[in-house]
Amino acid sequence: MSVDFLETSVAPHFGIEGEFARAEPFGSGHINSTYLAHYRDGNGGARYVYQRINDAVFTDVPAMMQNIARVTDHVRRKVELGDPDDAHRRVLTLVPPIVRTDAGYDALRAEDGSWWRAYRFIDGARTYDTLDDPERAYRAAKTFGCFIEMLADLGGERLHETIPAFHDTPKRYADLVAAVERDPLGRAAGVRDEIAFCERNAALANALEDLRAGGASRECVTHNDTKVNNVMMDDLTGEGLCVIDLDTVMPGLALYDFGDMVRTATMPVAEDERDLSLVEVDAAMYAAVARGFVEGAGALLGPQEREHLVTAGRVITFECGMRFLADHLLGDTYFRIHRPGQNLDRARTQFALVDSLTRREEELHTSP
Ligand code: ADP
Ligand code: GN1
Ligand code: MG
Repeated sequence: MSVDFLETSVAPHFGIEGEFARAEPFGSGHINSTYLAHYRDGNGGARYVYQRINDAVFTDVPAMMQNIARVTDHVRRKVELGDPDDAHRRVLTLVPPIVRTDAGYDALRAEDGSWWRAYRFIDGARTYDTLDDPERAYRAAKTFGCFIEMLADLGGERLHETIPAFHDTPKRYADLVAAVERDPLGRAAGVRDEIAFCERNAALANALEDLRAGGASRECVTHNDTKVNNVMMDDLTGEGLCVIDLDTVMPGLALYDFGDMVRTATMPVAEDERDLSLVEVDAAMYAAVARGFVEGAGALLGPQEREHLVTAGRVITFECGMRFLADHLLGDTYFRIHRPGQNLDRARTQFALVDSLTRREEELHTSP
């Protein structure tokens, strides 16, 4: 359905050279809908990535697109200095619609009101949903660290907050409490253990905001969604190539990005795995993520922040688990699910990882 709409009502507005051949759903994101489109161009074909933007989540699409344009322009200037021939694979390139509706709008508002954008396809690279190789984890983490380091001198006005209070973990806790109280579908009775886990760990929710309030952690431009499948790795060399999924690039703490890398790169199984006995953090993977991110981010991570790296992993994993649990209680309206109970399973893996990180905190802290 959406693929047909893409072909008839979206793609023609982007004026991409060649003839649209077909498109298929692509990637495993929970929010937007991503499609890979193939074009015939008389020269072996060309591919583009189209995305329907979830405007229930990103309520100000033009502001988000302005952020992305500023961020990609800035990063492009830097990667062009280092590797001019490969720069188009090291930063996302938006393909604007033929008619731009206003300054900074690189997205299309289709006839049914839906928002769409297009990117050049980055070839010879892929994303991984889970990692088990420390070298790859090091490279992925370093790529995210370098990304925020490159944005440290962005300049100009503060970026728009595309989702306000996105990593405000105390607010995420309060939102969960409210969801439990509302319990519109009567699901709370089935998740008493998970709710009790959150109550026991409530104090953890404040850890990063306390660091910020105490001046130990300061604001910079961060990605805020540093799951491992948001960095493309080169097929030939295995190096981290390009940070993608830039919808949440906005002011934040470097520790948010480190924490979300820990959440996904040290998780040995799929986010919705049901066998929780498999959820145990691997110290070598953790050390690789820490080394990579710290090397990449450089001075952006202050000395006091470096003392709280494991804490960041625990907080952001806890936060994500609370978000999945709240969404389960509220009827799965935020994170896309492919089967009933999937958000609950996702919440459970997050809480199991928090447990593992907490049990092994001392060992991990000394490991990099
Ligand atoms: P989502 O919000 O759905 O996570 P992403 O922007 O992360 O959207 O894209 C989903 C997947 O599509 C990525 O994990 C990646 O594999 C692939 N992808 C996205 N953009 C590109 C691109 N420009 N070139 C090649 N693959 C891409
Ligand atoms: C969502 O869009 P995607 O799948 O990359 C979510 C992240 C969560 C993640 C959990 C805008 O990311 O915050 O950490 O799912 N993105 C948004 O897998 O809420
Ligand atoms: Mg993604």
